[in-house]
Amino acid sequence: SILQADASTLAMTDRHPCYSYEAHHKYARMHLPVAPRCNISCNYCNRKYDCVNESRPGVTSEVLTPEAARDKFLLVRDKIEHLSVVGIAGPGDALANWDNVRRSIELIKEVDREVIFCLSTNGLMLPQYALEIVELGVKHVTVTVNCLEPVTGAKIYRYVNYRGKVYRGKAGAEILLKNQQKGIKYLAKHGVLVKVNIVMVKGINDKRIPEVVRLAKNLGAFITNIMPLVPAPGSVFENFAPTDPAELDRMREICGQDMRQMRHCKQCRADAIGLLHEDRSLEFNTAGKK
Ligand code: CLF
Ligand code: SF4
Repeated sequence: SILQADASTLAMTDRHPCYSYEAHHKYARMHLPVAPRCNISCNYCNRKYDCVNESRPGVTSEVLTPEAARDKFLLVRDKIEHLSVVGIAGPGDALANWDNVRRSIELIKEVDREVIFCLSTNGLMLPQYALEIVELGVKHVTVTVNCLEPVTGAKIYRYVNYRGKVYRGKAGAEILLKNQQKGIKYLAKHGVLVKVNIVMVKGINDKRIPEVVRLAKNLGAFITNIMPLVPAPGSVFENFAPTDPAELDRMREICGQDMRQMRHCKQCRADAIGLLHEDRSLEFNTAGKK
């Protein structure tokens, strides 16, 4: 296998509710909404809400400073049993807010040595930050890869804002797709367990999802998560049909012959807390407290 993760990293998946089906019955994760900005524009996204690459559309999470994120972590750790993972999944892109994200992780590492860190990103900035991710000791990174060809990418991404310049159409998609692939390869090679999320959009990328899965495998990814499109109001794809659950199942079945599949994703909020199937974020929101 091309999987480079060491035994202790692989053992962590036993406590990671997204990387292990069995773990999700027992272990809880919390998301820290410390990443408000995004550097690309996906056609299935409405940026008034959380990042759709890892969330249900139409949900808004309040943004925290790194210090507030650490304090919230301490509060939640006291109240939630078997909290094993701290994830950063928006509301924008983790790597478009890297200073906040890195600081949050550093502050939590000072008060907890056991917790598993997890990041979710569109992958645009991976070539720049993958080394720091590895050095920080982050072993779980999710990259959303919807396609391999810039011509398909141009139908999914409205623009890509890369190092201060905006690229549209195929030019933007080409940069994004290249950086995703380069980043996944680097992370996998350096012992990180990469999960690849794929949003299934009928008539856009669905036919070629098996190729995306195969490439993810060849780049050294650990698992793929084929997600349904939930059309977000106000997004370019708002009038698209939601992905048919039977077609999604069939796709996971086909791709499961090549690659480990996640089938229990709940498309959670950027401030989700608890077991995957019982979100307790509102208990810990300042808005929820009143
Ligand atoms: Fe969060 Fe994502 Fe890490 Fe899990 S969620 S950053 S890998 S700790 Fe999990 Fe939620 Fe699905 Fe994500 S169920 S949306 S796959
Ligand atoms: Fe929206 Fe996430 Fe895409 Fe950014 S990466 S545009 S937040 S879905």
